[in-house]
Amino acid sequence: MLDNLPLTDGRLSQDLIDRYWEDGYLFPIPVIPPAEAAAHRAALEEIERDWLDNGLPQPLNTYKRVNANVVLPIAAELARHPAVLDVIEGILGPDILVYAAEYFIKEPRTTQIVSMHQDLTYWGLGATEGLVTAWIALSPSTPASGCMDFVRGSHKNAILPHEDSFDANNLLSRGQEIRVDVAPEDKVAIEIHPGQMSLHHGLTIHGSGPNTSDDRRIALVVRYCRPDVAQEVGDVDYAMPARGTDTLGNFRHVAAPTAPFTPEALALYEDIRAAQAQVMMRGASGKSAGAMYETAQG
Ligand SMILES: O=C(O)CCC(=O)C(=O)O
Repeated sequence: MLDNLPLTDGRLSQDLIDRYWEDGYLFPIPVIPPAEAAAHRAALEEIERDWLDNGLPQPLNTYKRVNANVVLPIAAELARHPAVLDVIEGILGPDILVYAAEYFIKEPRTTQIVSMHQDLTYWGLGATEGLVTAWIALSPSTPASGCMDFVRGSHKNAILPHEDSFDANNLLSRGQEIRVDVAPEDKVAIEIHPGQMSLHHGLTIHGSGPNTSDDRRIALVVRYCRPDVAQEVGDVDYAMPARGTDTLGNFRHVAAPTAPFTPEALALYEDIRAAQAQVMMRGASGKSAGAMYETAQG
């Protein structure tokens, strides 16, 4: 287990910021106390118990996996946690939007994987430098539990060709995978523990293996962007203000929910779902955009 990276008053030093831009990722970054991560996990698991069969318009998994911050106060709160934003500010500057927050969960002893991909491939945001992902561990994420693997420096590539497998064993929406073989020795295992997070650039090649452990592998994965990032494919896109200002109007602003699954939040969720599914699934064949979007984004 690697030592925590040293933060300075909770912020990234210039050395660490330079390392992020050189490698395309950074970890392990201590952001919240392990007890706070445990409390978040307990709150999520309470929602899983209370809402599984509670008449929601979409399966509960859809809400956890795509834009959880729109319907779940706990996801919006952690995504806008001051300690997390203090770190993100080192990468994006003072004006920060939450583009999306998603729970990536692998159940104990399951075979689901995430194929090697670049996040920005299907989001319609272009090959922007203005988006960073924070992967906040809520349980141990280790090679045994299927932690992410990153390819160092791979964010210096353009968006590479991807192929869609639509494999049910893949946590990604299209089962998308880069058409380049990544040698095992080029993969850096991103082991992190509850309360720590990793950051990765939107073009960093990454994926993850199965969870062979006896615990759930749970993370809240938050995509942050600057207000100058813009949707280039769809007609409209949405983001939740987190820090600073946004005077550019590239995103419709989403308010943080006040309670789980309010009628207003569920209605907004459907609007966002429709807009983003149209972008995500362009060019996909075999399955309808809506059906795939229910499975996952990413
Ligand atoms: O959680 C995982 O294993 C993969 C997550 C991922 O692809 C991402 O955060 O972009």
